[in-house]
Amino acid sequence: MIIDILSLFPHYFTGPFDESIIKRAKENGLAEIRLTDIRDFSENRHRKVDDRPYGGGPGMVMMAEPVVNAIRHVKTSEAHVVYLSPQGKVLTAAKSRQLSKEKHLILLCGHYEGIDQRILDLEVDEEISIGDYVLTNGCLAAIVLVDAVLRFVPGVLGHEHAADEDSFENGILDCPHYTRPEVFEGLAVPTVLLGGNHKEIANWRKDQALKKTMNTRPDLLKFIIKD
Ligand code: 4FV
Repeated sequence: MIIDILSLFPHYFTGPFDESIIKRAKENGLAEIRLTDIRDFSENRHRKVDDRPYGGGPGMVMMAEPVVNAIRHVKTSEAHVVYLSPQGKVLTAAKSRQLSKEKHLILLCGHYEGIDQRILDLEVDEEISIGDYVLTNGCLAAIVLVDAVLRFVPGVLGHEHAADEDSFENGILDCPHYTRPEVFEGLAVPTVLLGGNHKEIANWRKDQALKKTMNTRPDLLKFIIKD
């Protein structure tokens, strides 16, 4: 998978993609992440990329020209252009799995108050939010999306089906996990997990996951109950 990330702070990405699983995915040729500075596509001599909003109001807006130029510079026939913004549909595991099937993802990071609407009209296929809160910088959202998507690319995670056992994969939260020691500060591991009866263990885990979901994310259950 090729991922082009367009932003005003390409150095923002130094670090998150140079460690652990994402680093290995790049080394194994499962992912190629390319960083583009939108300012390099500004056609005015001051490399200006933002301007005041028509109609007044606070802050600045990203100009259409440098952004559209940058998108068209990296665009291929297989490209799927995603704009990260609070106005987008909130990212889910299902959407991450869907995006993991794309050959070429172009991620546009928002900055300032937002971008000129004509960029969306002309070049953006999809608008995605990582959550209902406002970040200082859209680069963070791109990092989250890249991480969530690459986990579904075959070969990126240690064992093949790890992502299939994730939270949300069956629409509910994950069950509690335990490892050695068997007793920690007086708290013992549930005996069912020590009994080796895989059926009993699976039932316990399902039951615990449902309880956790009911307590923490009852909103997830409405999808389950409906199906
Ligand atoms: C955001 C989000 C987000 C908005 C103002 C960057 C910021 C600044 N992006 N999901 N939530 N972006 O808050 O994706 O432009």
